[in-house]
Amino acid sequence: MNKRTFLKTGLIAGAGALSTTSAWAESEYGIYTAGTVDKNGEYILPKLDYNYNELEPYIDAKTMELHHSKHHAGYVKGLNKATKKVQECIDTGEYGLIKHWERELAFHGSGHFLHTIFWKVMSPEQGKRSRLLEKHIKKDFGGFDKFKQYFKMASKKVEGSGWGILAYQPHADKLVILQAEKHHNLTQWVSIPILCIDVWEHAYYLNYQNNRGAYIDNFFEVINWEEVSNRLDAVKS
Ligand code: MN3
Repeated sequence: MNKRTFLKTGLIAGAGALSTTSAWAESEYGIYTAGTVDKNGEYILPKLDYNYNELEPYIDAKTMELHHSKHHAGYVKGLNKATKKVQECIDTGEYGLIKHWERELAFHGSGHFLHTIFWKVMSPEQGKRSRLLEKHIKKDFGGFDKFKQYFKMASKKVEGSGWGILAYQPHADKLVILQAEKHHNLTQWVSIPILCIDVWEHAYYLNYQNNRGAYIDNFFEVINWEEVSNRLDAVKS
C-alpha cells in the first residue's frame, strides 16, 4: 500500500470511529487507573482521548481500531475472567489450576495495563517534555538523541513480540529502558511489588534442600509487616 492509498483507506476507516472520543473516567488512584476499572472493580476498555484516524499518517485508523477495539478488549475480557477464577481459588481453597490462572492474570493484566499507557502516551499533539523529564534523560542517557537511539534499538531488538519500555527505577532514582519479551512472563507490568519471596534454589537449598514448601512456610515467620505496610502507604500516597 502506498502512502496515498494508505491515507485514503485509513481516513475512511477512521470516519466510523469519530464517536470514540471522550474524557477518561476520573479515578481516585489517578493516572494509572483512570478509565481502566469501573466502580465494581471490573476492568474496562479505556476510551481514547482522540479518534482512531487522528494519528495518521503515522498510525492508520484501521490498525488503531482493531488494536483498541479487538486486541485490547480481548485483554480486558481475559483479565476479568482470570480475576474471577483466582477469586474462586481463594474462596474454595482449591488451587489445582492456580498456575494456569496466574499465567492468564499476568498475560491479560500486562496487556491491559500496558495498552492503557500506550494509548495515553500517543497523541496528535505532542506536547513538551517537562524540566524533570529532560533532566533525567540528560543524567541517565546523556541527552535526548542518545535516549532516542537507545529506545529505538532496544525496541527494535525485542525478541518475538513484546514492548520497549521506558521506566522509572526508584532504587537508583533513574530512568531505565527495558525490553518486555511477550509481556506476561508471570508479571503484570505496572503493578508495584510490596512483598516478595525469592524461590530460586539458592535462597533455601542449604537448609531446606528441595523442600521449597517448608522454606515458604517459615518465610512467614520473618516477614517485616511494618516494611510491607510502609511500602503500600508510599505507593498510595
Ligand atoms: Mn498490542
